[in-house]
Amino acid sequence: MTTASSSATPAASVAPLPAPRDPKLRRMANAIRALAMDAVERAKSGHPGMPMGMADAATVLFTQFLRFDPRAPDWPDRDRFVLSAGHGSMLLYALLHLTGYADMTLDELRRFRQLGSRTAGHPERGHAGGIETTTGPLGQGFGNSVGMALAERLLAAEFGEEIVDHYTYVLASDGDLMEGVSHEVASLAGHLGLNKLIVLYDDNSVSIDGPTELAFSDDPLLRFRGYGWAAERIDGHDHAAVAEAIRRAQKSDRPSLIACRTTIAFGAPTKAGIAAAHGAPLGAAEIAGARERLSWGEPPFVIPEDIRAEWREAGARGEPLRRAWEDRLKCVPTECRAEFLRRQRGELPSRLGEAIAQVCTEFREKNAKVATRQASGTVLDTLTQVIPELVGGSADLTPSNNTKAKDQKDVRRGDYSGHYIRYGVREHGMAAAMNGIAVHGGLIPYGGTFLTFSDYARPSIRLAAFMGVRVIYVMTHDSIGLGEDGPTHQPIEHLAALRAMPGLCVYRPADPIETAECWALALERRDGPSLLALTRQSLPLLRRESAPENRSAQGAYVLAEAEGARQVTLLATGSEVSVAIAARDALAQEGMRAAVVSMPCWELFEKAPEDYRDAVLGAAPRVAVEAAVEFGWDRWLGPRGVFVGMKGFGASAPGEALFPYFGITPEKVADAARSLL
Ligand SMILES: Cc1ncc(C[n+]2csc(CCOP(=O)(O)OP(=O)(O)O)c2C)c(N)n1
Repeated sequence: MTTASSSATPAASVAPLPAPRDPKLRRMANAIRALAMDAVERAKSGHPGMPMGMADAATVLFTQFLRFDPRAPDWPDRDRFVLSAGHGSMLLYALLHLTGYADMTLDELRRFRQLGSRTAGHPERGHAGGIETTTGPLGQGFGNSVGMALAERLLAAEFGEEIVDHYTYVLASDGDLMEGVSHEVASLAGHLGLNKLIVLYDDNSVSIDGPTELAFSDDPLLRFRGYGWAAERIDGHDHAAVAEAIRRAQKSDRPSLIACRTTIAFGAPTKAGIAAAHGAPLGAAEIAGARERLSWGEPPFVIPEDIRAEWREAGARGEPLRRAWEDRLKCVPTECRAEFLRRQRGELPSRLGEAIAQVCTEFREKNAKVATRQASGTVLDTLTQVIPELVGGSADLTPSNNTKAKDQKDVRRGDYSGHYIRYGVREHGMAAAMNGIAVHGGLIPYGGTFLTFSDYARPSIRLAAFMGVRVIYVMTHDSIGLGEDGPTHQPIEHLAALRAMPGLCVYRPADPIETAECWALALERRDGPSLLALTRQSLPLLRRESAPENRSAQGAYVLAEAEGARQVTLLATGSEVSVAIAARDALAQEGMRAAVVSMPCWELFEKAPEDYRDAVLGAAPRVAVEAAVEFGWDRWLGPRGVFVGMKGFGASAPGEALFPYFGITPEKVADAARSLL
């Protein structure tokens, strides 16, 4: 026995733990418990309860089922493990450490939650091998897992089960199951029959406020069965029961929920089973008592050699599996193998530039006067032919979003050869699943809804931005220009809110050519999400000249220079660029010299060289026009600038009536320009 248990403890008054059926597995699980207690104690913050409660089930999963190789964390056909209950991050960090991931040293565990460590408060993708996705906002990991399981099926249909054949395991908590997004994706997973998705639900009946019965009286088993899942409840501390349930789940023809009845902070003498153990250090006395009850004699952060060896052995199980997979990959025909590997690297096919140029030529030849959503649909018809990794979808607005390309086939339960997902009316679930598809690798997801409903998807968009993953949102009906559906559907503050999000590129193209350019930029951007804000209404073709370069690439450019020295610069995005052009023409009639700057992407413009930005914006006073709120425009307007746009919510009327009603017209822009001179 050690120092740790020498202080007075309340353990004596607490009943001893029942003897485990498998003492070795219990000791392996206790290693997780000890590391979680100790790291949280040292950091003076964190969540010991969940890791201690789920340590047994996680031990079974990692030692008997999960196919992974710590020496090749990115092996494409590894099983995925998602810790959706990200607050229990120490469970994952302990598992990665014990199974031998090089990134996850004991030192990192000691630096839990400290600046610059790999062991952030909640798991962050990219911090260490084995962290598949960033979790913490409850429900998101669950949402990602459905995307991952779907990606696995899509790639298996395309490349064959010889090289794509893995499970997606999730650890979810009561909070995950309460969050709306998990309802959405669970329903989708059931509908699509994603039978290789296996969720271990930490059914501990405790959340932060206290017992879950304070707020939660669902029967999750019934609920999930209703979604088309297999669902059962087991004792999450009984290793054999966990193993049998996972085995059944692996054979199921539907996704599986295994509710593991557990005791939060299992082993703690007074805090086990209660909310006090959820999110605070247990304290020295409680930890000493837990060590005694768990018969864990080691000092903090010390793992006995025999247990460490058992864990390392579990970590080594995957290497031969990975090597066998590599051998199978070698047998795949050369072209198919090269394509698989290109996709895994996230490289685009070389034909993208050519395809975009071709679409632009067609737009010019036809003098296409179409809505940018329609232009986007035309672009997609071409892109899906040259970029087979594109996986599209819409939250039940396919005909409005123009997201389904001509050659795209629906993804269906049992037939995963299509590349178009009917997400249903589940914007949040769609965005969460798209993140999962992106982090899985091998596919590029895009998905559509109305811009105003970006709010419904925002938590997942934020995580895409935070993780820096390539997902593309096709958000149409981007202003009052959508008209008759009225103010509930007219986005007003959304552009500002989305532009405020670090790492998200918001594109608002002004015509079909810019739409094609913005699609190219979104696809070429490998390290972050892009959002295309597109019109419902038709717009004139503004870019009639053919130019080899992508003019949207710097984020903003002078679309029409003033004839002579500039007296005013008109800044605009999307549908209001043509308003600015008309204002310029009106001003020109009066001998006033105005330039028009189209600004399809603020984020790219911010990154453009300063002298380029200065040249584009010019020294003359500025007027900005956008059918949205002013918030954020001050950075481009300068001290004397005037904004023409929305001040409140829209109204229900035809779009053509709304622009004059709200004063977003060439005349008003020209008036604003005159007021500056
Ligand atoms: C979207 C979201 N809302 C709130 C929180 C804060 N939070 C963290 S854990 C938790 C609930 C804890 O209950 P449970 O999920 O059962 O976890 P356990 O107590 O069993 O560890 C909450 C509300 C969060 N992380 N994410």
